[in-house]
Amino acid sequence: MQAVEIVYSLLAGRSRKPGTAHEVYAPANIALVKYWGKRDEAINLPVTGSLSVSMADRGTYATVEPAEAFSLWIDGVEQDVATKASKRMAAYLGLFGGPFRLSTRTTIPIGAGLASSASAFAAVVRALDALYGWDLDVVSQSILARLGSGSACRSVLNGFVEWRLGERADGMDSHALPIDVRWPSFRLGLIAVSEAAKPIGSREAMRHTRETAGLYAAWPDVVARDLPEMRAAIAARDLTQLGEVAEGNAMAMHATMIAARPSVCYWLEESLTTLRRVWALRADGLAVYATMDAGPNVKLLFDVRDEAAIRSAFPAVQVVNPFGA
Ligand code: 2P0
Repeated sequence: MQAVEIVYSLLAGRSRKPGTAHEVYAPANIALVKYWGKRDEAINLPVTGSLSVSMADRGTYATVEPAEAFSLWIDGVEQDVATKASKRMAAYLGLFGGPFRLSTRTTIPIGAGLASSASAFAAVVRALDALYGWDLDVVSQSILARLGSGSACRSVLNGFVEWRLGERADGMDSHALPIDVRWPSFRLGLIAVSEAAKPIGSREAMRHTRETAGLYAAWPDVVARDLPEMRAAIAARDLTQLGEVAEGNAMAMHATMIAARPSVCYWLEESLTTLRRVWALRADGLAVYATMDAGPNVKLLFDVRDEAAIRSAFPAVQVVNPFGA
């Protein structure tokens, strides 16, 4: 199945005539059970389900307007359209007609090295929805966002979110659904280890891991065990269980890529130093857990009651309240 056919079928009967452009918003998200590997690269169908928490007010604002030619503006600065990231966005917008001028601004701290494509593609779907007045439901938004970037399908929702694996070849059942649990004392801590460009993008790293790491065969089993445990931890608001599963799942994902040939290791020395500090604090009785994505930065999981202790151990931490107003 081609992405353009999916767009066509989801937008059947909807307006093709642009109205007024509006700035819209989508949050970034951090996976607690990771998405790592695709069964269909053309339309970003995953090998496993995954589960995330959205970052409330940390994310991307986007406006899409019809234009003479594609242009991309980030935080008011026009971007080079020849870069890989620009071309990817231009190709994605091309699925919806165009050309368009896309303007985005992010509330993920600049230079924190934590920006993600997830909130950008989710915000673009909402900006197109606003421009054409489609009024798409969350499932349709999620499927369209997934075509831009897999993890973007989780950024159309707030709070805890599960990306259902689905089984259909056209991916119409592979999308995010909300988990109806509010956990107001749950906190994320963002620790920026490096702003340097990654040695390899997650898209290529996933493919390379799947193709060359013998350990990858174990990954679907890890997720099959972790997903129900994570759902139970969230339902019970059990930080110990959530933290143990999330941290173990992230370490298992990194183990698969470290075992690829040649190895993909996103960790820098400071990543490991940070992890060791987390483990030492935990040995001393502090309930703090770590997760990492396709990069060197570390994200902490903890309860607001321990915020002062976390801030004193990690002075540069950015604390996010996923259920904040
Ligand atoms: C995740 N990551 O679940 C995992 C954990 C990184 C590590 O989703 O190729 O940018 O656009 O579907 O979504 C990053 O990969 O990949 C990612 P594409 P994406 O958050």
